[in-house]
Amino acid sequence: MKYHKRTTAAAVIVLSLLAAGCGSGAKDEHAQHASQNGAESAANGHSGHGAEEGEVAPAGTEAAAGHSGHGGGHDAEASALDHVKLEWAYSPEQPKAGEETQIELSLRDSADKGIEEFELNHEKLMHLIVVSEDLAEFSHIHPEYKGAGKFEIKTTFAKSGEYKLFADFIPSGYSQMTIASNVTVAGKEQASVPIQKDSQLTRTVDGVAASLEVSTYQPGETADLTFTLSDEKTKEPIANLEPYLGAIGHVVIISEDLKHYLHVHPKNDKESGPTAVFSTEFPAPGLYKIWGQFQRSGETFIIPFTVEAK
Ligand SMILES: [Cu+2]
Repeated sequence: MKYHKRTTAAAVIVLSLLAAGCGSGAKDEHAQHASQNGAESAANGHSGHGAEEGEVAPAGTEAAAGHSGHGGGHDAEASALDHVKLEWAYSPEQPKAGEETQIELSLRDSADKGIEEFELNHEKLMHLIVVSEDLAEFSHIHPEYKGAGKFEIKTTFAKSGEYKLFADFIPSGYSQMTIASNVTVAGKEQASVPIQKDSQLTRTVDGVAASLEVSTYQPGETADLTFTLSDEKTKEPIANLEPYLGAIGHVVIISEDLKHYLHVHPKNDKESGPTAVFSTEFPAPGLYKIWGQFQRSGETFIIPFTVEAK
């Protein structure tokens, strides 16, 4: 089995690849883009906040900036990223829609040695969030640790087109990091579904009627996201939410341009519903898709909403 590996220094974001490959209909270009999966990275100092991309570095690249509101200073985060590299290998090299793809993630330090030790974060050593470019597809999976810095997982991309993957992990001695990869999935061309702001923040998913309240849409302000859940049939409030990965719920938020990734945990882990409150901050104006993930009677369910920060 042939793996195409590409190492990108963790502190360098190859945004130009994303820009060059996305949205163009040319097949060749797409194929080429797939073999150059750009790696992106960002560190954050607090588990309740996510990656941001900020500083502009030399031509075509951007350095990742950690969240400034929490945890270590920016310098400490930047230097942590200098020491952590992530290689992504996809097999097949260009994944096909509807067919299984093996993903291998290899974490190495600046001396090119496999990073051995990771901290458990919400019961897992690594969380991997996979989204299609239009944010219509979302999955939250957990690669298995194989030792010597290597993680592996098999997954199936539902449709063709551009995808972005965010790996979320804590190498021992560092704060939480997010490093992303772009990949082009081959297959019958499918129209992308433009992301649209929800006019009403209510939705029914898997028999659960959910509503979302957002305390502020002002970028840079602390925004509380309150999910309220009730049973679709009985209309009774749902008060028997079960801990899922050590928390009453998990919220992932990604900006429309795929630059901002936030993984938010609840303010109070002791709750079991019918409300769950998550505290975050929209880093910049724009549309954001929010996925709330909860568990009830042993089954997890995901509730998506799209909001606009302004
Ligand atoms: Cu996870």
